[in-house]
Amino acid sequence: MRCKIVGAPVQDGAGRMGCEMGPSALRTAGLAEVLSGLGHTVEDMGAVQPMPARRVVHGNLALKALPEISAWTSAIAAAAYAASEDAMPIFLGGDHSISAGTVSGLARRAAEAGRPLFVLWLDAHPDFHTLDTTASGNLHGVPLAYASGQPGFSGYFPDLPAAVDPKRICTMGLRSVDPAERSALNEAGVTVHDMRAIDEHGIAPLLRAFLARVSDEDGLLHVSLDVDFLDPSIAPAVGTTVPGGATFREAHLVMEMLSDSGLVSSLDLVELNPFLDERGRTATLMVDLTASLMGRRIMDRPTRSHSGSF
Ligand code: 6HN
Ligand code: MN
Ligand code: MN
Ligand code: MN
Repeated sequence: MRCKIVGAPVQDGAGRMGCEMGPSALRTAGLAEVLSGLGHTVEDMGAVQPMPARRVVHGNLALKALPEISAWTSAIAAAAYAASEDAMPIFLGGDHSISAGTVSGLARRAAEAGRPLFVLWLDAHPDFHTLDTTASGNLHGVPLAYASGQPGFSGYFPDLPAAVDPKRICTMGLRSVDPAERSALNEAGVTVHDMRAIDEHGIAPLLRAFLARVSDEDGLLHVSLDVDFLDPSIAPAVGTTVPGGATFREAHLVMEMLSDSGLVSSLDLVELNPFLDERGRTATLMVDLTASLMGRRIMDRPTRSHSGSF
């Protein structure tokens, strides 16, 4: 596979500083070397340059850094569209606001290719606020709503050339959902597998059902991995820790199944705040999860499905 690493050192969408260092920490943890070691061709495109911010005024006075994030979204969308022409882009955040740009750029690419885009959102949060409903004002809480065409972004964020159909979005790992997000997710028809569903059914059957849908429609699949999808005990380097997250093996299993599916066409690694890390362990875990997604195996072939014979 041909991979393009795209740095998006954005931190203004999060409530605290530090995510700007995310791309450096992921590079330091050996991302490019691990990918080449798995036989992939890797091109590091460096960092996206933000466009100049223009003055934007909005009635929600809680909003933080709206002009800056809007400008980043334009630049990142253009980079995502360009990088996805002939390679699998891997976007290094930066806080999760970068996905307003990555997903919208990829949606434009998919629309031009005449293929449906699916999104797997691995996160403690749905990031499904609009500019009107966010109470914290932190714009890493809005990217999925923006990219799926929810109302209220027009005139403040870049116009969307193509939106992702909310019915083609699957969120996994949720355990912190604000009331406005809960009703918006339901109304839009987003598939939600919260932590309770994962506890009750196991993560594998839930993911398998979603992958079958992507495959049935010959879709492209974007995976957006927020560090806080993982339990904070194994991934402390994030500003928005919520207890009760995915375990080490649940997370690797998701990546291994994604790899076996052959369906993933792009990836975000977001919300890593290296200032909060312990000797690089979270950065290393994010790189190891990427390795599982890109073909690293415990044995030299995919483990056989339990429905077959051993
Ligand atoms: N993330 N729902 C909360 C808010 O402030 O709107 C948390 C958002 C977290 C965003 O984790 O990418
Ligand atoms: Mn997030
Ligand atoms: Mn989150
Ligand atoms: Mn919120």
